[in-house]
Amino acid sequence: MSMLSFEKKYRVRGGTLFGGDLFDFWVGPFYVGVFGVTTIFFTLLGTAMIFYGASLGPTFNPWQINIAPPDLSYGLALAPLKEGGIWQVVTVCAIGAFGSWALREVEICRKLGIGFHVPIAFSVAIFAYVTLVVIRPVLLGAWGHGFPYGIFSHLDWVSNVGYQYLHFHYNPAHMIAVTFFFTTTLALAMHGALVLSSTNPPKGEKVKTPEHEDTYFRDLIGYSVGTLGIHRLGLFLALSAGFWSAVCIVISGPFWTQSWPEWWTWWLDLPIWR
Ligand code: UQ1
Repeated sequence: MSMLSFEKKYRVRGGTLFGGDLFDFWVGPFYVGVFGVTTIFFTLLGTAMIFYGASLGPTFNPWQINIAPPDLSYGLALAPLKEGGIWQVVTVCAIGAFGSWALREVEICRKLGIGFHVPIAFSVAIFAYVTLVVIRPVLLGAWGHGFPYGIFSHLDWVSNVGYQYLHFHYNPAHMIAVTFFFTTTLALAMHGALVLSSTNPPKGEKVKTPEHEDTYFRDLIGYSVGTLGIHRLGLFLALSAGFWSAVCIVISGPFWTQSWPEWWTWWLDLPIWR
């Protein structure tokens, strides 16, 4: 793989968080680092455990493989491997691999002297996952509240947990999360369309500048958020979607046990109606 001429000067020692110079080198285009090694360790072990779990099950059909968490009766204890223990090991490996990857990103940021925006953004995605498989199960008192690792099985889990609260779309935090997801796609569609329209004009026309992009939106809606601003807005929208997703599921059970439609009775109970 080719290396840009200026890349070599950024391939410097240092900036590591742990282990000093240990593994502070590159393999081809990839930085290794202590956290690269731990990422590979957790990924291989976790993947092997998934294959082991699949080998015990009734099918190798990728759609139907299911690695289930322990029965609720195990509470927050360790379960035997074949009784949900595999799920527990896979969960530890997943968190180990995601966390290692985030820390490897931090080390690369420190080497380059850039901000920590990328690892912070990735950490919000990790936070949403950890909320589902650790924070909420711990608050509810059983690992069995985690979601199963399988394509259809996790969809069934989402559907079942949704119906447990009668109609999940009445969850106000879910409403906020969905709105942020939709707004993220709208912003990314507008941004992608705008950048392509100015950098990829009709044949024979010159590539346009960011001033054209600003002017397009000023002509259309009287406002341009700007070329740096659209990326700040996009990051805010995307992180907010992940954050409110975590909030909407962690409040379901630990902080609200009735149906979500019933939550809205606070509105009907306002004293102004009496
Ligand atoms: C925008 O204003 C802008 O600045 C020039 C962009 O940068 C390239 C964009 O991609 C988009 C989509 C907008 C418009 C967005 C708002 C919130 C007015």
